[in-house]
Amino acid sequence: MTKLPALSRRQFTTALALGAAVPGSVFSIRQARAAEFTYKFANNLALSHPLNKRLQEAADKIKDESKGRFELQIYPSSQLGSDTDTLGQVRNGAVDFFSLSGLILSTLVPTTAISGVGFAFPDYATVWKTMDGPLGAFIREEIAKSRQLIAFEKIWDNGFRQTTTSTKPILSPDDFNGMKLRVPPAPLWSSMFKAFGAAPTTINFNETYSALQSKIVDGQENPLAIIETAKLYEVQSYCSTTNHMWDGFWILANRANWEALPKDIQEIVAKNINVAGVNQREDVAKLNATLREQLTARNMKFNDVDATKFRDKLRAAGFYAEWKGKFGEKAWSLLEASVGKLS
Ligand code: X2X
Repeated sequence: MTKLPALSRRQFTTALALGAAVPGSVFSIRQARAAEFTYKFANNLALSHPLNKRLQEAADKIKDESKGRFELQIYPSSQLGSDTDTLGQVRNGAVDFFSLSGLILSTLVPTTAISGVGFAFPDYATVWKTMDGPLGAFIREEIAKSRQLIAFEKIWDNGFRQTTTSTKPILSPDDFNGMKLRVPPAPLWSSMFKAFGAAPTTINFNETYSALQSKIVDGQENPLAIIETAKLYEVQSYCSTTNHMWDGFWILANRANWEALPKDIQEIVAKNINVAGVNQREDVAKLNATLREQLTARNMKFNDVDATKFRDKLRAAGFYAEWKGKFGEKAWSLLEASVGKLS
């Protein structure tokens, strides 16, 4: 957080003079006035991803509604560091806001991975009923217990994840056997793909493209909106619609920096971030519904799968029983109350 002093009288008169000295210049007092609060928002997605488009829209509205007092500076594409590095920065306050998958956040708050349980959500209606309902509220309470972080009310959408490879299509679970697959740095991701029989390697997203390009790994898994905006189609040939899990982005704030803001600024920021999140959900769902055709035109070869076989493989490997034990009765019962029996 950078809390800049308000403009001094001398600076104010200089600003006025500057405006007067350049006739016709669009020099407003507001532009001369540096924001009272300048906060950094880090994320790992391309500028073209709906998350960054909606974030910029929210930043503009927040600056306007706060009359220039609050400026949100957005740092996309892991500019401030990898996901694991940036989680450390938002915890210590070097970064003010960070959008992060609950599965990666689970390295700090174990419960937050529960939204990534394989095949838990049959559709988006169930996702939002769950994440905007009692389980989402429980997860946010767990995040708040970390003391260093708070999560905004509305989780943003990453999407239902599909599997891509450079070597062969994934037609059945056996096609995962021994496959070198990149997964994000999170225990549940590694656990799921070991249960499928793959050889998962945890790599931060900002190193994923190069890992695929240099064949360190043969495949990865992500929603279509990420395969498109991160140009993974340039280094992947096959896309199998495994839909093996849904993933979302919690908008995290450093608690101390958040609490340093006046209440009226907090309300303007929270309102606009949550509204942007709901709009972004619609953008991503639309994009993910239309991208198969666009990615096919980019020479990706698509195939559908029978999800039952993949879910049965997870069950047979003890995946659901293992993670029910890790999450505990309270969280697991909240999940099953919303999505039905899993284990
Ligand atoms: O790292 C990934 O694969 C990504 C971009 O989907 C997440 O942030 C979890």
